[in-house]
Amino acid sequence: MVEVKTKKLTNFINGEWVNVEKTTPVINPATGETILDVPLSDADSVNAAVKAAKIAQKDWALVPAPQRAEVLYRVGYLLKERKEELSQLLTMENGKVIEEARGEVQEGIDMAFYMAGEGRRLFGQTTPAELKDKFAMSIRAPIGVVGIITPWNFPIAIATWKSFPAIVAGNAVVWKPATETPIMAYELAKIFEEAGLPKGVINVVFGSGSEVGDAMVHHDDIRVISFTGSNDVGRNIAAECGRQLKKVSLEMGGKNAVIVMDDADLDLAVEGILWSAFGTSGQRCTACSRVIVHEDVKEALEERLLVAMEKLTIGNGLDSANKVGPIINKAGIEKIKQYIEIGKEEGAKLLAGGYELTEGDHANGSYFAPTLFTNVKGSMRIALEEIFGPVVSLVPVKSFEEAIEVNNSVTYGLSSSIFTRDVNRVFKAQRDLDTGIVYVNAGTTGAEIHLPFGGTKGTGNGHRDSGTQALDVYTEWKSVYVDYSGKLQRAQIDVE
Ligand code: UN1
Repeated sequence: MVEVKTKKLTNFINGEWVNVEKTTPVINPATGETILDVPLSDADSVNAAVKAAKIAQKDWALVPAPQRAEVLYRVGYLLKERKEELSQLLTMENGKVIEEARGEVQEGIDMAFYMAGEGRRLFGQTTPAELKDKFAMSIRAPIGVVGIITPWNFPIAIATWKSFPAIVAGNAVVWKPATETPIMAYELAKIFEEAGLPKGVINVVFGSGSEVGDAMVHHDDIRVISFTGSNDVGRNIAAECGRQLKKVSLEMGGKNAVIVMDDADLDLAVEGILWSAFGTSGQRCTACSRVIVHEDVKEALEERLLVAMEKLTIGNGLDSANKVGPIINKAGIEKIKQYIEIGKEEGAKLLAGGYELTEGDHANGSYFAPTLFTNVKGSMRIALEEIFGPVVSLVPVKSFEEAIEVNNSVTYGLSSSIFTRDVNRVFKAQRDLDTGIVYVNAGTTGAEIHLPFGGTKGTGNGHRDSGTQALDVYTEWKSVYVDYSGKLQRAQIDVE
């Protein structure tokens, strides 16, 4: 088992590891034990980081992109080399089971090689100019200093989705990781250092959203904020960035549904629901928290789900026998408990779970039993609001059309899925489901890094992480006209 080598983390500013006096403990959610302490920095640290980033970015932008990419290739190989060690540390700080932790680190490795490849692409366009002896093209230009604010639920993958495209495109980064899961940030910063990223190109400032995040959002020299987290915080960030005309990319969760039609392979649907609802203990933005089921197969699906849920082993994710890990902390447990009460009061029927696990191996950690509500109406709060826990609401419907309507009736729009064998329904569903990600005959989780990640409505603000689309967040389009006619040619006017 991997050992944690330090008792206290430090910020990483201008290539230096900087001590901060004020700290808060990082708790292993599986055991309740303190792993180490993380800094609670203030605005001064943010100012120092931005200052360093601003200077570093000027030189970094002049490094040819294929050479910038070389650093990312080295980062990719280092991540690969340390995959097991990082995965174990990730399980310790976040709780997700080791198999999923390995999957998350793999997502970072994939992103490194994918974005390193962009160093030899970063495609722009050439296009004919309307006048003789004139050349026209559009190219991507870096924006400058980028602020990234990342959540605890995917502490390394989401950081790579944001920092790698920013860096390959010639920006410098100031990064505020979640205080619950700072070890991944610390390790990734060490890897960047080892890979030879020039000092100041990435800076890590640990601390709270209200201090560090706020200072970043208000800093004039941070020209882009990329945030993944809650809807409330995202709205505030967007409002402030709006006032400053600062570019902002938001990813703020979901209320994702699996639709099970009457012609579905029910066993496959059960597997898909289980994996996407209870994997990561439901703490994914993409987690399935609603099952919209055709009334003809409702009972059969309930029965099979209950049998399958019985077999879920819940416990410390470092033991590979466990399939469901803990909830991030006691505040998370309290929020889930509140929703269980809300569901009961609303008249939903609790079929399984609904309680915190506090006995035996679960006594010191934060565990919640996988929970299934049925007879849920699309209008109930448990079917509309993000719970971020292992709680699924079954909403029965009478038709395909009603299923689509219920799916689309929430304020979020991240991910959706349909289980059906009818090809016509498949194509109608992928057209009509108004989410950024649609799955057919698979659960709602499992996005791959080379496709755009994000959603509609309350999930985001039109930007995407991942894919080449992420580059749009971290670059400005610059249109360049070169007139080689030797005379003044006026567009729109001197056209014969
Ligand atoms: C998140 O929950 O914020 O598609 C990210 C998935 C993962 C990423 C989830 N690849 O579930």
